[in-house]
Amino acid sequence: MGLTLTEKILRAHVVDGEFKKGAEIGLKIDQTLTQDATGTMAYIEFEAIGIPRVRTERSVAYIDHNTLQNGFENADDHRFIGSVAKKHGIYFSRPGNGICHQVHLERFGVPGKTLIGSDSHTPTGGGLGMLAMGAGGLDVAVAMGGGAYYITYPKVVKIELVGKLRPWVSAKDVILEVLRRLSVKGGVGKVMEYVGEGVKTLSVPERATITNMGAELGATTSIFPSDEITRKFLAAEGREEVWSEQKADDDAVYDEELTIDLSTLSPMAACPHSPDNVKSVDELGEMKIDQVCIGSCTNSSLADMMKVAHILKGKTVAPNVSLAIAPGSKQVLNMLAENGALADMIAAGARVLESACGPCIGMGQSPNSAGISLRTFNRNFLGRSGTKDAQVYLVSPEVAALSAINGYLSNPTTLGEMPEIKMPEKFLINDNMVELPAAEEDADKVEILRGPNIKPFPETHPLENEIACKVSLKVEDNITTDHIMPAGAKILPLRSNIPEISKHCFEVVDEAFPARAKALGKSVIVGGTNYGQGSSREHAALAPLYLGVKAVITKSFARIHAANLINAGILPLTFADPADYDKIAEGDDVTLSDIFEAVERGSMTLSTAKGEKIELVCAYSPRQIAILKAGGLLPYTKSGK
Ligand code: MIC
Ligand code: SF4
Repeated sequence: MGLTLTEKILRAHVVDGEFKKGAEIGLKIDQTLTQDATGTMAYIEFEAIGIPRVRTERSVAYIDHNTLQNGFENADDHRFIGSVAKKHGIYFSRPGNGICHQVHLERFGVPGKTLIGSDSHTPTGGGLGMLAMGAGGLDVAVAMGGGAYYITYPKVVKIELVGKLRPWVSAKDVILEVLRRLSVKGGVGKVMEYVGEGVKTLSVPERATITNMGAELGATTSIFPSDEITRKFLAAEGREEVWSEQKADDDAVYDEELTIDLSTLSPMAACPHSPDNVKSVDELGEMKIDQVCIGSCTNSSLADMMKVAHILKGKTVAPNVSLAIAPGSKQVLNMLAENGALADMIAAGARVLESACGPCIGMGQSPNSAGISLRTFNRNFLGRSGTKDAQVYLVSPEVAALSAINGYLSNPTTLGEMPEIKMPEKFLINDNMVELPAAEEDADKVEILRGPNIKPFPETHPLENEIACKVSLKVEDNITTDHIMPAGAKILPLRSNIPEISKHCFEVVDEAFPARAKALGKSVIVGGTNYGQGSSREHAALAPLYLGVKAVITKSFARIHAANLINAGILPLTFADPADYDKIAEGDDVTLSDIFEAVERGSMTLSTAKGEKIELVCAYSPRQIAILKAGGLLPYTKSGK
């Protein structure tokens, strides 16, 4: 029986566990990446583990998220990360060098390797044929130290691409179509593997757009084969020697299959406030808009930017519309500057931003009140833009650029013939903004530079046999980590300071939550399906840990967040019967007893003060039980397990 590409890479990297769908397996990790918003904590954790030098083939620390420096905090974090990187053997991509996923694709990704990153869009590397996954900071810290990364052995979904995209229809429309069909929960426990004739019509950055936003399906990751197109891309990056062919066997057996005929797709938009709320641009009509933002790790390659510049050339951004553009990397920005496309953008009135996440994570460019914003990004969760009542639509760069000129949502296929945008044989290669680590023998001389806002990891608590407390919060389905631990320009600078950032926990849902949870001292949270989808930020587990949350009881969890809860020593529990969700209210007194026995059995009983008995599922692996008993992954790892 033939193997899928996913299984081939898994088999080449497995160091613990057995090949059984649904079972936990430990993987050897070849590469890691961090970004600054999750990186400070990841490196505090790495320091606490106490391994002097990373044991991966390549670890890179990027500065791209918190680049709005409206106080000393972010700049201090950058300096801290730079010094840790130098000391411990990590490459350091300085602010200005670009968004982690775009730069990693260009300069570091290697087909067939495993990569984990403390950012949920790490699957961007799947565009190169890597098995690239988002993870919590602690998991990345452990992998940097040479430890295995554990996932549930995934199902593999075959997404067969046939045909070719019509002019002005974009890779973004492919992933929007997948999201429309499968929803934000459709990929949980699965790897999406792209195959078929249509694959050959897509460039590496286009493939990366699709694997990047596969994160929004809740998928473990997404992957394309590595073929001749991949080889040419790597050759243009001056890295042909790292290329290898990676593909599934012809007779590979998949768990599920889906076919997409590229030639039938049309421009689409994900409507507020979820990436799977997808409609066609035609269906939405000529909606008036206030803002357009182009960039992010989903859509900021050279080809994307060239198409945008082509549409903007000789035109002016419509009155009352603000157009912001952030090219994804210094390489892209520099090439746009050299070939004149940047001048076309500037002349049209675009507000050109540095190569960083910027508006995607609410770091500036918040829309006006109730503003309609078109963004080429991957998430449009409520409040993420920084304006709570903004209406954010996720679209392709082509739709974004044309709409910015027209002042209303526009379908670019009306533009007719698409000019051929030729990619250069060689990209502009200049790694002068990547600092190399100190030689091992000089590492002792490197001083770690810590700012006053950088606080230690919160206190951890070993699992207790009984938890009797109140329900401090009850929330609905599809709660994102942006609800649990919001980002944006005001809160992101607190990522290195758990006591401070905890004051904002769940504030989008209920401003009184942090004070209430703190006053209770001990509590549990109740949620609906797909709880914790979105970002990999472990702060969405560390803030609840600091506020005394002992367990989170839901109808289902998103993968990375469930792992982050266990890593923080908090019990993720699911209702055996989802209808029991209705039997618990906020403020109820509840008791979980005989926990030690229950975790071994895989089921736990929750009793309410009203006398109800509710069955909960806790299907943990022996490793996860040991982590919970130790009080989280950090004490577990430090104890030498
Ligand atoms: C995001 O897109 O939500 C982020 C910001 O990149 C996060 C990481 C973070 O919260 O720092 C992610 O996707 O994991
Ligand atoms: Fe940055 Fe946005 Fe990509 Fe997250 S999704 S890594 S914030 S560009």
